[in-house]
Amino acid sequence: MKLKLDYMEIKFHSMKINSRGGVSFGGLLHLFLLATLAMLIGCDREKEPIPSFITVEPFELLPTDFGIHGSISNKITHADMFMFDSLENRAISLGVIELPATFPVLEEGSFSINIDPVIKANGSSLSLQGYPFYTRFSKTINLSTDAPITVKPTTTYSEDAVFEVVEDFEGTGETLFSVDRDGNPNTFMTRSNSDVFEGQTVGRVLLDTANATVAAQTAGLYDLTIGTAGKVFIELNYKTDVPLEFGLIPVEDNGQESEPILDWYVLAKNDWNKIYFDITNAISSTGSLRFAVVFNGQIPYEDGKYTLQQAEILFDNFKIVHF
Ligand SMILES: [Ca+2]
Ligand SMILES: [Ca+2]
Repeated sequence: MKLKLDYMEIKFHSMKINSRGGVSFGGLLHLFLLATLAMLIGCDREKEPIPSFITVEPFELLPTDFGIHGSISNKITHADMFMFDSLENRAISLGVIELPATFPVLEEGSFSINIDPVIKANGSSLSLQGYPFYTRFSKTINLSTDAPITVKPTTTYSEDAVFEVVEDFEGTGETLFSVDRDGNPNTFMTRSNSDVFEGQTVGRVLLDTANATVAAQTAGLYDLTIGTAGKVFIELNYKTDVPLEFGLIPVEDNGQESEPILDWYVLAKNDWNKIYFDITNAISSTGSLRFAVVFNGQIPYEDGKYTLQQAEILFDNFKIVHF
């Protein structure tokens, strides 16, 4: 027998076993070498362990009660994941990963995998946040080095989520943003049945070079306070030819309005997109308890002229969600 390792070559001769069943000195030496070799091979295996592979598909948001939460459109881009080994009472963090993802794990056996939905708050990749109103997905998985597994996580809106407003821009009458703030009655939000996102209609503002600016405010005022587990978000599906600015207007009990807090933006977008605005800090930083929501948009003006002859702003599924 001849085994070749990277750094040494060992020749094994046939082992001599004496008539009493014992092993000769030469045989003992060979056993020692075999044991050493086995240890070396064992060490080598430890240096290059074989991983198990997990694939996590994109999240699916399942409805619980459309009458409460409205649309289930979502933009869950990432997942915050950990595995739990209940036998050894050990948690293994897998980190925040963009979905779908396939990754190796140096574990085998039974684990529970826990996956929290993560969104880009305010549309920013720098603000990845576990969305507090979506539930955690948990599942028991059996990790094996020779059978990769695929997990299809699902989530729902949390039972504790409070929907302060859910506007799907269906029906008739004035739209949610019916208060004019720009002084031009030619720019306002109507319902439109062309280029609809969901349902029959969406909210639409049309701008042109003679009416290039819109600023509109919700007629409704919203009671928003930060509880101990406080988080407040705006959700919106939108499609817009021009950049938009969104804000909150604190309103006192006597109806007096403070200056808008204009902290949230979206860029022009050719396709329908979904945004989650985190308005928690803005609400906690004011002493106000009631707010209106406002948005501003205008056709950009560069080198002495408007960049577009016409521009369209479309909204669907405006929500304010909090605990
Ligand atoms: Ca709609
Ligand atoms: Ca107007």
